[in-house]
Amino acid sequence: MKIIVAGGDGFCGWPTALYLSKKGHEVAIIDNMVRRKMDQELHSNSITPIASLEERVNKWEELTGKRISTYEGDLTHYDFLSEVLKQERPDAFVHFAEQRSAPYSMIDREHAIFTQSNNVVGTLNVLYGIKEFVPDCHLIKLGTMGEYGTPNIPIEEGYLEVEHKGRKDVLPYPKQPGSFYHLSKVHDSHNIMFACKIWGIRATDLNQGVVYGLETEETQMDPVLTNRLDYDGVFGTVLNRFIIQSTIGHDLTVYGKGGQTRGFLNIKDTVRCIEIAAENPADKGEFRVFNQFTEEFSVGELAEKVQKVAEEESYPTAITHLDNPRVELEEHFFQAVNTKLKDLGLEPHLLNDNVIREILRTVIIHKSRVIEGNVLPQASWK
Ligand code: NAD
Ligand code: USQ
Repeated sequence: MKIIVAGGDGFCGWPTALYLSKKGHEVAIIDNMVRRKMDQELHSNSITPIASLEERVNKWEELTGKRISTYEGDLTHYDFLSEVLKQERPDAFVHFAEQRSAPYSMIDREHAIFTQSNNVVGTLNVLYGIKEFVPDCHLIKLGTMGEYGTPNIPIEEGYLEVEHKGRKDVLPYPKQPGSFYHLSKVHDSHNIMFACKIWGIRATDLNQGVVYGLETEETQMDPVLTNRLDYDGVFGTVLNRFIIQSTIGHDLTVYGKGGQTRGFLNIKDTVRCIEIAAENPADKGEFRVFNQFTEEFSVGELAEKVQKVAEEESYPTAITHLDNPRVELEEHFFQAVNTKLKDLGLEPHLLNDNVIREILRTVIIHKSRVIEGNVLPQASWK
């Protein structure tokens, strides 16, 4: 298949582009490099040194003979997007290209507005572009489990059967997102669902949980192909942050009570889930929702798991409970359905001590790159 990976220079997009290319698909990356610019804005960095996109794709071609085309540009610029779609005529459009940090979206008004306009306008352009130039193209859009929030009932995959005043319907599952970023994903989901209904677009919304790890088989082939790995209080996600904190002698930063429970998955499963979605496209006009995570953990549980492995690796670490910079439930019910991807063939890489150990050992190699002043959370919800 011809597959566009938008956001293909990022944490999830880069390994996905490599994986799909290895599997024989013809891959083109779109990225405007805004994530690299955010590192400059925040005076932060990926703990792993990352090569430029050009160096990355050249190395991939040198090692495998497979060429990944690249288009540097912004999805919010419709003329640019139109040209790419006309040139590539993709069968599938994998859309990772959004501002993805909840804390970044909560820094101030400007960051909230950037997040929502970047994400919502970019996705609207993709929908119009598909309608205008490639109406059969399957949109594979990265949503998030955080669209649902933490309701006191089980979370279904996208839809909920409701009985109200004697009548029944299947309705979109209620959304209670917890940041302006997570809200941008809800707005996207509504826009995509509407576009499927009125224009017959085929779309899969992947409500992904928190991704951990950094390497896949492909990114490990050469240091130039290494993936980025975020640790700072703005872009670092919880499990990766805990592992990195343990290697630099920093306490593990559990926010509040630590009973916050989320869905998690290994980056190795992210790339496979995208392949599964691409190879099993939604029908014309169908707005399909998959919950893309493999296991549920509380933040407190994760801290204990990391503490144990770090100690075994001679990095004794304490767990500290910080005042929670977010507004979120710290003890709650959480039970989410995640059967659709497994039914289509996903065989999860589950979290165990050896997985944590492998990430930790990679991190140790680069730990001198950590800028310690960036480790504590900086953005407050209040
Ligand atoms: P990332 O920031 O590492 O990558 C996103 C990429 O998109 C970056 O390279 C950035 O430069 C690019 N981009 C952003 N806006 C763009 C625009 N307007 N035009 C062109 N390129 C643009 O993020 P990630 O961790 O790889 O996440 C990818 C997607 O997956 C996001 O949509 C995110 O919301 C979703 N997601 C991520 C996680 C996670 O734990 N990382 C979990 C659930 C969902
Ligand atoms: N947390 C801590 N300590 C930390 C960092 C986080 O206790 O040092 C807690 C947070 O308070 C939160 C939970 O861990 O309760 C998850 O936080 P996170 O930063 O790992 O993840 P989140 O902000 O939800 O965002 C990440 C990605 C985002 C994606 C989302 C999936 O950045 O792109 O959409 O995970 S989900 O959480 O399922 O919505």
